[in-house]
Amino acid sequence: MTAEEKIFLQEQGYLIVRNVMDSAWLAELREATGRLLREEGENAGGEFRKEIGSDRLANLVDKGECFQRLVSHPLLLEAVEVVLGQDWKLSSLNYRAALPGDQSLQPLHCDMGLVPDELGNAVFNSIWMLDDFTPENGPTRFVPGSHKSGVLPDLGNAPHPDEMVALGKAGDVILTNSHMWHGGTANRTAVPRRSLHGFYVRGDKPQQQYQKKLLRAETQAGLSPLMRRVLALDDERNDAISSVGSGRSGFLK
Ligand SMILES: O=C(O)CCC(=O)C(=O)O
Repeated sequence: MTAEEKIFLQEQGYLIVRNVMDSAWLAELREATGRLLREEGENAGGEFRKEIGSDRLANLVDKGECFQRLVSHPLLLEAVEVVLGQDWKLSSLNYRAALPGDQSLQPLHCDMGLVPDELGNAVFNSIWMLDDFTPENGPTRFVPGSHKSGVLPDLGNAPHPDEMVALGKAGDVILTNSHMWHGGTANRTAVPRRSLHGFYVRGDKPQQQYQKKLLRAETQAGLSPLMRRVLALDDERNDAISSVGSGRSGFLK
């Protein structure tokens, strides 16, 4: 990241980076998420939560190397440190597709329902576009700078006068200080708008999905030292915090 990009992320609360995924990686991620949706059927997303109007998958680090590559991507980890500092860990990697036909918006929210505290920022999210994000297909809406307001949004589904939508091409990534007010919008096209959410939290917060418990032994055995660090697998403080119950995310509390 350039110094200007880091400042933009710090001040505005978001940064859209173009062409992070090449066509081969995109194809792998689309194939893997499509296959998992078919295989998991009604259970899809069950390690976290289901959401009316969306397809969801959860616990994706356990479900393919193409997902592990995502959560340890150097650009992503650099951006995580810009927002959270050195004390961070993956909270979850989920898939979310805004489905056609459901016209409801997600309320504007801060992830985990948190504002920054005396230790600073606690939540960082990244939205990986598996499809183009267009004005019609349910792009993410957000209010630039709202991570500095110190309050949670209270608008229900109503629009905020300063809100914007994140538009881009498949392969682009939205990096966010997810104290910034944001939410999904309705998909008014005929096809799903697919994305992956790589969500990170400060070290003193629980993981939304306790990775040590959810990842199969064979997955854990094959992980690099970097991946073990990303997932906080050797972090006793995380065991104490995350083993007692999962962390919350977004408006799905
Ligand atoms: O998929 C999106 O556009 C945003 C979703 C989101 O903010 C959430 O699920 O908490």
